[in-house]
Amino acid sequence: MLQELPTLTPGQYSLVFNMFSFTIATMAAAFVYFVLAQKNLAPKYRVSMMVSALVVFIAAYHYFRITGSWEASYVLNANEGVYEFSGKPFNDAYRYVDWLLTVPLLVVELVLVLGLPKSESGKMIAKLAISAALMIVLGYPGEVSESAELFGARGLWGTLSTLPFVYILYILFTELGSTIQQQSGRVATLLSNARLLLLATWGFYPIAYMIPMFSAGYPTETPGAVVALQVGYTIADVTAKAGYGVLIYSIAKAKSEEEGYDVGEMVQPVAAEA
Ligand SMILES: *C/C=C(C)/C=C/C=C(C)/C=C/C1=C(C)CCCC1(C)C
Repeated sequence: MLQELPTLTPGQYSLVFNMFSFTIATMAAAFVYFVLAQKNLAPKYRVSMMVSALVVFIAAYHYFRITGSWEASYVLNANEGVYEFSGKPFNDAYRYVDWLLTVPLLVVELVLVLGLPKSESGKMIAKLAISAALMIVLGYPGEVSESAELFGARGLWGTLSTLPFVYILYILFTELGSTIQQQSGRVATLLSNARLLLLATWGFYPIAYMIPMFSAGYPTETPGAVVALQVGYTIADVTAKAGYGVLIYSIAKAKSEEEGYDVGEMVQPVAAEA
């Protein structure tokens, strides 16, 4: 979205800037963690961690671009002590490009960690990844539309985007549900936690998306709504990508252990022999 922005107080400007900056650091740290941690897993589950690493890498890059665009969109008016729109539109399309790549990968992570036979996992990945991409593509015209009203373009595209979203949840709680029940107790619990985290974090995006619908004059007259939307999407991204990746890792680790792999610490202490 190439967006004009409202005048912000230094506190509002910095809150968004610092959230972006925190997210770059978190995604980069998660990348290093996922790359190192996959060595602890049975080979079968490593690819799932590599996908997690890819997701946070892509996100770190896009947050770097988003932060740059945010900085360029504002100039400090020192006389009045406020941040004013510089005339250079804020490019929020980075977000949607990021989601288009990462959201299908997030469902791939979950399906891969189940360790299903190839024919089954292939079908499930295709269904979920295509719906996930469709959900993002349909949401975009609403996000960039001039009319932020509930019964305008934002509402219409938002509703269309919700259809594949509901379909994804349906698959997760029906087909995937029966697969989860076939797993051992510990793994089944971890898997249903991952599914709940996915539901909770993904469910946050359509809620954040609706903020402008209830903010007359969005975006130029609604500093609060602009800040809330950016902060909301950012918190959701950190949990849905880095936090979720950690859960996927714990599932992969539990499954590796069950399959007889000795999942040790990354660095074994040197035994102090007498
Ligand atoms: C890492 C990024 C993630 C997990 C992004 C997820 C995004 C969604 C679940 C977005 C969903 C939307 C709707 C269901 C309707 C309104 C438009 C969207 C795209 C915000």
